[in-house]
Amino acid sequence: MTRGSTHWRIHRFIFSAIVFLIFAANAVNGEDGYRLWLRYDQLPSPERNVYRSQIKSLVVPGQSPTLDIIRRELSDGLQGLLGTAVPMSDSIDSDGALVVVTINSTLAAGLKWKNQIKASGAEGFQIRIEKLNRHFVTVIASETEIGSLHGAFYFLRLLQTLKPIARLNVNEQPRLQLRMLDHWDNLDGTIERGYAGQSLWNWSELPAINPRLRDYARANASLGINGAVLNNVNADAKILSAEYLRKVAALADCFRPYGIRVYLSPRFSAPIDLGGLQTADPLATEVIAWWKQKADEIYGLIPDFGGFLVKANSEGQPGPRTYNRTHADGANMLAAAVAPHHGVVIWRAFVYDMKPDYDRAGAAYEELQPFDGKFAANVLLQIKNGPIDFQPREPFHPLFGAMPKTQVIPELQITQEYLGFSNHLVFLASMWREFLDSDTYARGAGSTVTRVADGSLYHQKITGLAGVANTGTDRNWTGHHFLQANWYAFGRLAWNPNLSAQQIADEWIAMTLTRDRNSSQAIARIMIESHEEVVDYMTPLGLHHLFWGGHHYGPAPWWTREKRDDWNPVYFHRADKTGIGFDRGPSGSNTVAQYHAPLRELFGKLDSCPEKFLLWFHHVPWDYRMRSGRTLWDEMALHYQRGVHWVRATRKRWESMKAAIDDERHEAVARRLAIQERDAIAWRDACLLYFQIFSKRPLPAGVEKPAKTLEEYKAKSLLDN
Ligand code: GCV
Repeated sequence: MTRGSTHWRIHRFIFSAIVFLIFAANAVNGEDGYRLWLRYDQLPSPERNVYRSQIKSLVVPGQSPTLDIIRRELSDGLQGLLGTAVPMSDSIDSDGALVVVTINSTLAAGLKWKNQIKASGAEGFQIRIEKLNRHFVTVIASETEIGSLHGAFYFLRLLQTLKPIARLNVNEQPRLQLRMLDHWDNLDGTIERGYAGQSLWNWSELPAINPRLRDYARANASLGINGAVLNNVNADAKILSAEYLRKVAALADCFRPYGIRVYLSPRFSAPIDLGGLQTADPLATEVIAWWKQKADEIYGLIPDFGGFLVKANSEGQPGPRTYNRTHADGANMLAAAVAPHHGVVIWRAFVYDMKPDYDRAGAAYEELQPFDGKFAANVLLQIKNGPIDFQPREPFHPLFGAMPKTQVIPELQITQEYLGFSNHLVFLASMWREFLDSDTYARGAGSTVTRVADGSLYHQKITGLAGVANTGTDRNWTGHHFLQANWYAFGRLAWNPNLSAQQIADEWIAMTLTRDRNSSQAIARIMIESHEEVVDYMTPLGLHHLFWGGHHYGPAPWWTREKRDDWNPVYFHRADKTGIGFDRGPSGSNTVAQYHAPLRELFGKLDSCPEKFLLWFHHVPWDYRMRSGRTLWDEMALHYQRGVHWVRATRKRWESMKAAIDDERHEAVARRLAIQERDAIAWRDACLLYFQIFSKRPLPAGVEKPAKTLEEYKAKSLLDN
């Protein structure tokens, strides 16, 4: 058959068609979001060719589960990205080798920068171009194999984001020590506030390991996340039973080679529930002995068990206060049980006992600040970013900067309990940036939350960042494709809390969605704008907790049905004919005094309070003149409208990017954006129609007529539509 013959052309056509079909099928299957940011599809040709000339072989000496993972990751990653297999070698015998070594390996013997490698710490790494065995090679070096694993993922990220690698001189180490996902997973497979399917831990199947668990660990390791609290803080005592601990041990074994430790949330009453004791009083000898024995049992099965995360005396959970003991008594008793095994106790500051005329925003500070300096050396106090509860926007929690002798760890919520579940596109890095950059003024200007958290302000020994996970069994892990970016952002910020939202968005887009330049820029803009705009259509100008009772999806500012006042929106917005907002200044609850000067004055005075927090700190007359010159009522209405406009414009922008994104993910995102628009309209209408009862003012020009009546919005929650 000659090249020009008809037969040859037919064969070539059939061959091309088969190749096309195989690729098309893969593309469709492969773009269901399962691969997260670890997609290793072929890079564009100019960069691919440059990288090919720079990476010619792979040298990862040694035998261990972690080294196997590094070898597999680099070899699969490079093959995918470069479109050609990179041969594995035992020795350096040519230029262009990518060499992964730990400090004590034979190959590292010739390295002159061992001290620097050591300085990168147990989880950090260095990457340099180096002459080894007479050849120029790229070396990823670290003190431990886990450091090397982090280095390997870092290196692959450089390629995925098309960064130059010719002159690498990288020194990376995590700024925070405990980088943890808190899973609010129940033992029946459901997830409290989870919107992406069921729990990833299938308790009836465990200790058998489902392969997806390795993919979960791998995704976390790629970001440097090193801890997972497996069960809900509203804990079931059964998690500490021998039967469940065996299953927990299997998960710990699975996660260990990825550098991830497991933690558990114990129920404080477990000595009664499981141990048959009469009391769980933390000062009772039999209780102390029970926890000690339980800790020994856990560490017998899981030698590197991380420790306990405890929700006590909060929202109905048992705790030391049940026995007239303090939070410090409870935390320190558990801390003593795990201390011989180097475990930690993470005690949650989410406590808010209702008292007459009290302000929930000030409750945790009042209850816990007096115990500063009273917690054991292996206790951390885990504090939510804001003083209420993961609202779309809150000022930072006043306990940050108020506990100089206590180790604190911020708690963020990745899952979107108050941010439209997995239906609304919100990039949380911007919100977390605002929080981390907040200046507490605890030691004068520059005392940011980041500096409290990273230990540089108070020389805290153990540091960390916790995030309530948004993962589940949905094929794409997080329900909405874009919300993978929040898992990614959490991990990146836990590693380096100084990264900008823009950098995180750019990385994630290039690794996950598209490298088309115009679309990438447009998507990054959408992501960066999203948080402010969701605040606009949900809770502008410092409003908070306007959510439908119970499930917290959609607006219900009229809500009074919850049994506690401080679970009802009317408690928070306080709208009446004189105005709207919660007076937390000197004429009100004065919890503004929990902040350091000059913040307490800045927030406490109406004319200096940042408008984004206005109604958080003040009850403001409807005709109050805002900085724009408009009245408060008009300004509020226009914020709601702006949020709706943004979602509409975002839908259009997304439509215009069809060619740059695969159909499967494009359509899935488009469907959720349609829901987001419906919800934004409902938020605008329901809130404005309800507040209008008090303001008695017309909607200003530019705000659309409501789509439905207030009665219609009250009749049905958005979840039931
Ligand atoms: C796990 C909020 C949520 C609860 C959650 C609680 C907490 O109140 O609505 O579901 O419980 O916070 O953080 O403990």
